Amino acid sequence: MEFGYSCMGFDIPSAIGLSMACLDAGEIYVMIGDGNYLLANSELLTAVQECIKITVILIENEGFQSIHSRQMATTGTGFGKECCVGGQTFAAID
Ligand SMILES: Cc1ncc(C[n+]2csc(CCOP(=O)(O)OP(=O)(O)O)c2C)c(N)n1
Repeated sequence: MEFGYSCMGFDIPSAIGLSMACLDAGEIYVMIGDGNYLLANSELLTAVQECIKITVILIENEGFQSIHSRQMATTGTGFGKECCVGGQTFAAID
């Protein structure tokens, strides 16, 4: 699915919408980053409640890395973009 004009949190709800609007859509896959996933993972409950099957392919790279790399390129330092506590990155998020 396309990325909804770059709006994070769009992907899982839109997959649910696709399934409801297009009954012959077949298998539906959502491929998202871990940061994007954190914005709308609660919609997985909606999918379960509505008996909608979607497959989420999660790209785990420990944070908002596309933003982090831009910060590093422009300022040479990063802030608030990596999932870590005390310098330690998280283990698997789910
Ligand atoms: C609602 C919303 N907030 C903020 C942004 C800005 N933004 C673009 S990419 C990005 C980081 C995405 O992180 P992730 O999904 O983990 O992918 P990665 O950059 O690590 O590949 C952010 C915060 C956005 N596109 N949409």
